[in-house]
Amino acid sequence: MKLFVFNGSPNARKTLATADHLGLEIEVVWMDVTQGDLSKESFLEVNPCGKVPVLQDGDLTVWESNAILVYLSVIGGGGLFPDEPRGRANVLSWLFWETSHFNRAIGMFAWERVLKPAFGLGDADSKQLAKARVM
Ligand SMILES: N[C@@H](CCC(=O)N[C@@H](CS)C(=O)NCC(=O)O)C(=O)O
Repeated sequence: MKLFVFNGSPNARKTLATADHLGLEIEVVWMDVTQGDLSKESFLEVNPCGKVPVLQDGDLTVWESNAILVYLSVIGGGGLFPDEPRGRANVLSWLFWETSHFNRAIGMFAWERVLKPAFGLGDADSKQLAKARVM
């Protein structure tokens, strides 16, 4: 299995952590965003969205980090993705919440509080922070 990631991607990190937790053998393909790797034709053939993470398992390609988490959990066993419907519904509720709300909010906080100051792009925008609080 191959997992395409780039250093600093929180979505990629989740998939790496899950593969590691499950002890799965994975070839990690480190993409270099500074070299435009994500918009290269060879990568767009893997994921036309041009985003990481992407998992390839034989002729199967899985993109969207939470779909990858579910796939790894199913093949890796260990009960991370339960067999029974109520357990699955619970896990899926958290995964959809993470994608729709938490991820967006944390992305906004990280941009305003960490990345903007780190790159000298000005002060945090309090309106954006207020929006992120209620996402
Ligand atoms: N919803 C997607 C988001 C994927 C995503 O936005 N990945 C970021 C890294 S965390 C990326 O590849 N960004 C590069 C770009 O948008 O050019 C997922 O959960 O996998």
